[in-house]
Amino acid sequence: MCQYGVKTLLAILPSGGGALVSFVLTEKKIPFEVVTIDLEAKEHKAPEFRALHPFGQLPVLDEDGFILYEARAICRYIEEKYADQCTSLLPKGLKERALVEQAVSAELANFLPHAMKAAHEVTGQSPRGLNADQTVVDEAVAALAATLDVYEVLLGKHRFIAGDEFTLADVFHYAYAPLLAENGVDVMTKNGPNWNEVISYPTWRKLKAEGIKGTVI
Ligand SMILES: N[C@@H](CCC(=O)N[C@@H](CS)C(=O)NCC(=O)O)C(=O)O
Repeated sequence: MCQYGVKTLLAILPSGGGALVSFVLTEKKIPFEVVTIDLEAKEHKAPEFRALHPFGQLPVLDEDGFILYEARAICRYIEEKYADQCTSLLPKGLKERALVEQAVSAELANFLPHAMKAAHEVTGQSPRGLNADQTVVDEAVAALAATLDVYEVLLGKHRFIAGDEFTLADVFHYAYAPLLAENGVDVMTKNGPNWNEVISYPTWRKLKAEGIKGTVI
């Protein structure tokens, strides 16, 4: 049986770091409020917003006045605070946790930069706007494919990215992979059955179907 905490989640987007934070809050069954920020109006660069996030970026967590930014730090904080609530996304054992940190670093170095580059290009967020440069997309996708080849080997040895349990290391792949798939760059269904399991986790499917509403599921 899960207990529910109450959170206010400020300033998220349905992709990028905001997707990670809403994923973890939803998985832990923690209600949250979404506050939208108008990026086109540069609300995130306004002094009031920079008082919360000095770099003027999203997401930001506001938990009764405790302000935290950087999506991965927010996810870890939520997981550590509600460690035993619903799914544990970080193992307790020292070595098991070290293996999760290894996978988290590997994602940050070998998956995220390429996924982000391709996602920005295909969604018009690169300096070229909607005139995507196919060479940039192709290079990013080729780099992602090389990473996925390594994942295929790893996932042949265990069910999820860092072992047999689903952890934050798996969650962190949701920043851009779903957005890429929606824009015709399919890194969701390639590779073997375990990668498909990593990237089509039920919580994500529910978030996708229902939108990020912040309600308890
Ligand atoms: N390392 C940061 C990245 C934050 C980030 O790049 N956020 C994007 C949205 S996903 C943003 O705020 N873009 C607007 C900008 O940088 O001006 C995190 O993980 O929270």
